[in-house]
Amino acid sequence: MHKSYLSLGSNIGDREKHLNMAVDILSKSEGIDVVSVSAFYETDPWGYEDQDAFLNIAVEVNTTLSPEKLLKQCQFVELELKRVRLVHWGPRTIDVDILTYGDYTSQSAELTVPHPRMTERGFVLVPLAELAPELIVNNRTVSEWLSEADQTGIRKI
Ligand code: GSY
Repeated sequence: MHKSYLSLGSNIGDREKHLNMAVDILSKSEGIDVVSVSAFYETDPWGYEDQDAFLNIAVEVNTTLSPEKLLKQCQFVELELKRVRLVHWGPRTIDVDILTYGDYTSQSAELTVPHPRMTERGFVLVPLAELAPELIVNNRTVSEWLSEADQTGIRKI
């Protein structure tokens, strides 16, 4: 069994519904147990800024799936929710990213774990710190990364 943390975000339509549906699909997936879900945060868009605000959450799962199979299941959730992504870093129904997978690390083209930009993104760190403040990522705790991250434009709902 492996512990993994996921980051989910939505900024189209009924964002809360999309996030709840995504968590529901994950919890019904073979080999995935949803252990905890953070509060919902409305967050200003990062990267491509000319788009609507996101709702973001972090999810803790225990899984018997390999990292590659877990990635496939995350992509399945995105497909199920018919993700529309017209602009790189642009609007999406749902985005499901693997942040960490136990102590596993990967730099492959398909999967980079820990997620390469997670330690600089407030919209990832704020919900994650709620679930796992002491989790070590790249030799520092999530709390430590969060203390240096820009937390403006992040509102708990
Ligand atoms: O990588 C996740 C998609 N995404 C987000 C997001 O989930 N939240 C915020 N606030 N900005 C984002 N930019 C991108 S791309």
